[in-house]
Amino acid sequence: MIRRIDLRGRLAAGESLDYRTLVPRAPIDVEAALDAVRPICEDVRHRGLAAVRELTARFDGVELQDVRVPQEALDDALAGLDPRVKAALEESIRRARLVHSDQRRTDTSTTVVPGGTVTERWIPVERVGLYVPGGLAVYPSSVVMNVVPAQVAGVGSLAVASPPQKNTGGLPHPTILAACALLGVTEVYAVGGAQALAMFAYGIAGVCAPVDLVTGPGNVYVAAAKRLLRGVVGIDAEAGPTEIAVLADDTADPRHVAADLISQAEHDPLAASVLVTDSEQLADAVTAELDLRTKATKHDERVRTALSGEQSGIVLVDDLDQGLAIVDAYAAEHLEIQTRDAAATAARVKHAGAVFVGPWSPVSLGDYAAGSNHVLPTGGSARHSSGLSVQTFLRGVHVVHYDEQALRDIADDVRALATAEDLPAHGEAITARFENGDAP
Ligand code: HSO
Ligand code: ZN
Repeated sequence: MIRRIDLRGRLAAGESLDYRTLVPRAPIDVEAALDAVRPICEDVRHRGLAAVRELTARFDGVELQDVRVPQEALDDALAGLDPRVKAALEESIRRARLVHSDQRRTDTSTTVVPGGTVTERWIPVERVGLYVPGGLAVYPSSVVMNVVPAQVAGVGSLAVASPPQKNTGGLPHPTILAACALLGVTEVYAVGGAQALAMFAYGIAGVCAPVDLVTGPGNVYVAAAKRLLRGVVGIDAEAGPTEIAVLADDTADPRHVAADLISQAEHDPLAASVLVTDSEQLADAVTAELDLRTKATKHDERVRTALSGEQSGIVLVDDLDQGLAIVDAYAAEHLEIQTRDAAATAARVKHAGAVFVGPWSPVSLGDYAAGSNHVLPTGGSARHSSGLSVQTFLRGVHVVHYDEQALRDIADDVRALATAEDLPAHGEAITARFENGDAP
């Protein structure tokens, strides 16, 4: 069911191969969703709460009394949380805090010249809105992955929005509420989709103050709302379908490789699972395992669709160097290295959202409890972007402080550049300081 792309011998035969287009991503048309989302955002912008109520009735089938989830509902959700899940979430939070605390930046101060310093101050974003999808995908782990770095960065005000569920009396999913309670998040809204993002961006007087930055996963409509609202608020990234690439040689266990490819295919029929290997024997064994395991897994339909899509495949290469070039060109959200000398091979990777090294570091460990962040760049954007981190919630602000002599010493250079750019008033701003016969 999974297609195979055999590249062996083709370079030697003189063929030129375009690694970037070898395995295409599933087509996602965010542009097409813009038309549906634009009136929703405008409606919330102009009519506020009334629009949110009407849209929630239309899309979620819920007549909202309060959009804000009361504190008792958060407490109740935590009290009702399965103790096993609670303990696991607590450990996930603990590990994530360990890793993210080490990401905290310290301010740097550079003495450029005597009397002239530039300090870079890292200042947290003041207010953040986190969107948590509902429906098929209920991910309390994503609440952890978004909230922990924001809190470690020192974000003062954090609000969560998640769609109301029909069967929970118009509240978001109880596990989402419990995760919020566990993390100490008290401002939670039972609002979903584009209307939630518009509410965060524009605010609703007396209900929800506008935020400065929106983060969080979502479907194509959420991605479209992010695209529309970027500029009104800061946006983390438009998350595409999950993807996993595995670079493996003949030392890899085909059962592990197949299980990991299926684990991410489980997310979405459009998810991408790609194996790159120089071992035909491994490719055959993984193909057989995929077949067996897909039949036995709960979301077999979704997995089968994802694995048989053109976004998934097994690529056979001449050697691991070629394999490395291919996974680099692909720039996967998750890249597993299951080779003889996995750490050394992993050290050579240039483009991936996150790298998972050796047989004991599967992606699903990172999804829940490695301490790493699971909000990662998809669709090849790992070539230029990083996953969510403390840095996402900080702004570096340069603080420039020169004294008179330090400015006097550089005055000629500033004026020369101002003249070169035909912006003489820039130069005059320097000169004005040294007038009255006080020329530098
Ligand atoms: N693999 C997903 C994250 C996730 N997995 C949440 C399970 N729950 C995207 O990186
Ligand atoms: Zn996952």
